[in-house]
Amino acid sequence: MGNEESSIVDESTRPSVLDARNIDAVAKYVKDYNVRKVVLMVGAGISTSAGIPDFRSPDTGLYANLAFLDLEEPEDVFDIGFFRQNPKPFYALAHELYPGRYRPTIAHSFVKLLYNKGMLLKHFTQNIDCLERQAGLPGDKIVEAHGSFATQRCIDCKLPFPDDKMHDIVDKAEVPHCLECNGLVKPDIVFFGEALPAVFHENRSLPEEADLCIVMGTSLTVQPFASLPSMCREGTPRVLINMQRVGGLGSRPDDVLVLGDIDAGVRKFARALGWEEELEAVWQETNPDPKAREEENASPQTRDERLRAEIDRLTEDIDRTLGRTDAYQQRVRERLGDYSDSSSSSSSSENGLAHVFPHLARKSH
Ligand code: CNA
Repeated sequence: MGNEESSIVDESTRPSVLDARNIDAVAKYVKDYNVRKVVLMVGAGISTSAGIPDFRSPDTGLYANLAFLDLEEPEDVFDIGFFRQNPKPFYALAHELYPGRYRPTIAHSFVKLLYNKGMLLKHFTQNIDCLERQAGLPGDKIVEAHGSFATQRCIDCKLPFPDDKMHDIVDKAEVPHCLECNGLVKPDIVFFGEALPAVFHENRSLPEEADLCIVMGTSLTVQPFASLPSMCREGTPRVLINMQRVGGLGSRPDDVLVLGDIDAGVRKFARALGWEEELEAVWQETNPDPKAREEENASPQTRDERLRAEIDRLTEDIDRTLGRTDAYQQRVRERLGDYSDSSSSSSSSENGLAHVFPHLARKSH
């Protein structure tokens, strides 16, 4: 497995800052250069192992499961015009996706660990699931480029709506109305035709200051988010942890690719940094079941038990990677077809929600 990171990169390109183009060299760089300004750029892939459904899978995806709502087009659910007419389908979906139903993944906890160590400059996410907040990252360290379920307001008078009331109403799959003007309330996620939040534009050039960039779980097809890695200075190492190469990552001499399952890639990076146990401990804090947490925390007593646990963990990593490869290759092939139709216009306003849910991109008629 040693050279997998560099397998699709031009081998003749020697790194300028790193000793080599692999994750061990990145770990050494982190220590030697006392790295303190890490930026992350992430997408839906860091949440799939939490069980957040893919929107397009034929049977299990949210897209397929919205059929029961009897929409003419399932993507209407994220259309602000449609929402004004009929907010119920969106709230049926919100009921499924609402924060609190899913546990953060080891990737979210890796970012939390960077924060704990005072090394996190900013976490840029395209996800709306709030799992980074749930993992313990403070809001001011996160740029939710496509908004999130964290806050909500009236679509008419813009008055914020209280979190606790929102939670109760979404839990009952009902529709919240403004306490002031009775207008419809919507979470601050970016719908078709809506602008990206100001916080994205305010922080867009921040990657220039980074001393390390980590990109995880995104196809980097959605602009303007996709341009963030290019904001990093030449000579700033960029690590991609993803099922496949995306967004031209690998083209710079100090780019390192860790291709495969994200959870396995993150654990590998943590091992190289000597942070493996700390990472697992931070992740255990996100386990909502105290009993399970206790069991996870109970460290094996004997050398044999420790060895067995290590073998189990490695086997699990391998199973996870092999199990996902076929499914993801299939999905990627499907998506390539979709993106070839829509990617060129993904940032245009008439393509509406394409910048939020490219897989739901409205087909032109
Ligand atoms: P995407 O276009 O679906 O790309 C995801 C990438 O992650 C792909 O390259 C996958 O191969 C890769 N990937 C997925 N799971 C794994 C895994 N376990 N191991 C390794 N690689 C994996 O998603 P993007 O985020 O790039 O697209 C942008 C959209 C998707 C954003 O606007 C999101 O709002 C939207 N989205 C968000 C969520 C969420 O909030 N959790 C879920 C689904 C879609």
